[in-house]
Amino acid sequence: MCAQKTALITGITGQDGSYLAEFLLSKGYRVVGMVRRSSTINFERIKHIQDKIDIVQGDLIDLASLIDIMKAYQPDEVYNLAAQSFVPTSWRQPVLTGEVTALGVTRILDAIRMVKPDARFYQASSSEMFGKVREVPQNEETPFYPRSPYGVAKVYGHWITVNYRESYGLYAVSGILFNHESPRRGLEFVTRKISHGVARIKLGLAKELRLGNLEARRDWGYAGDYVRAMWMMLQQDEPEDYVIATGETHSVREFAKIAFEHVGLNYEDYVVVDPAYYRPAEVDLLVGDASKARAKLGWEPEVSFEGLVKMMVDADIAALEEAIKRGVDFPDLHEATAVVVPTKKE
Ligand code: NDP
Ligand code: GDR
Repeated sequence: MCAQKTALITGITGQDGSYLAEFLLSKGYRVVGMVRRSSTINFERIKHIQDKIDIVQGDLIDLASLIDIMKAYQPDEVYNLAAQSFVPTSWRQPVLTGEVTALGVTRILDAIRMVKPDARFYQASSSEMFGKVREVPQNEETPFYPRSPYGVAKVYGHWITVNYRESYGLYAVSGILFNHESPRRGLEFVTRKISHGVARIKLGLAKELRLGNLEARRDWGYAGDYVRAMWMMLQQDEPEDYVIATGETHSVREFAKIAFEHVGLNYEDYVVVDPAYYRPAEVDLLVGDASKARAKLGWEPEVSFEGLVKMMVDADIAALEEAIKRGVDFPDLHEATAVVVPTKKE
């Protein structure tokens, strides 16, 4: 019988962390989840598996905390999913975004290098690194041109991962993942903002949905499919970087149209374009070419675009109905998503 493997996940309280933890538990791993200290406990996405995982306190800003965790748990695999991950916030807090999303990667790589250099490392890189698109579709060879402080920070995280692999021989890989969504997506991201907004309108709790750039196009997949790819990348003989994407691109407008149609409504009657949600610099078109992952990892996405939209709307309607039954309400959508970013003129 093989010895049980230990995986450390940073960002376990986030969307991907919760799906990855479920996946690794199903594979028989001991899962250690790093959480940062906050004044209010924030385990909503992992409460159903909390008794099966080890929760440990640490922060990507604090190297000593990472070294202590590496010493205490000696993980075989480390998945670095923690980040300041919301693009608009990265204009409001560019230095914090750099500290966490960029330098945080060096800190965790250093902790691995110093304490457990044979641990395998996964870095959550992003299609936002491609930014201003010069090639369609984008693959592992496409040059980067980030369009936000977040994208810039992720480019640093990507290259420091490659550099530590080449400098110290670490098994370190960078997964360049395109947008992936789910009912556990944060409310501020556009897909969940739409699915939650549709549910509120359908149940009579709201009259409109305010959005920004409806023409922005993304390659949207399902988070459950994408965490599988993270694990697959760490099971290969050689550490390599991979693009993970569906290869389809859709606009925000299309997402909204399908979501409203799913509940028998016309999006044009409810969506209001609000320039407050425009970005100082936009990523207009992302579509990924995951042929390397398909060929080498045997990875395939299982959930279609339409399936994803409907899954998210159905989940939000069910959650809101349950909340209404219990007499509680979700936070007001506009409060949850009102991150106003400076415009070029400001
Ligand atoms: P979320 O925003 O849902 O989760 C981010 C996680 O990082 C949370 O658990 C958060 O903790 C944690 N975190 C933030 N700052 C720190 C810190 N200083 N120290 C420790 N933990 C911290 O992101 P997703 O799950 O959507 O994404 C996971 C990763 O993948 C991120 O790195 C993201 O940038 C990247 N990515 C995501 C894509 C997507 O489409 N979802 C696509 C490509 C890349 P808390 O709960 O306390 O806030
Ligand atoms: P993104 O996701 O920036 O791609 O980053 P987000 O859902 O925030 O935006 C996608 C596109 O939708 C447009 N948009 C709006 N966006 C938001 N949030 N709110 C709106 O009201 C709105 N209206 C239109 C945006 O302009 C944008 O073009 C996500 C994050 O998960 C990153 O961490 C990750 O790296 C990338 O995906 C891949």
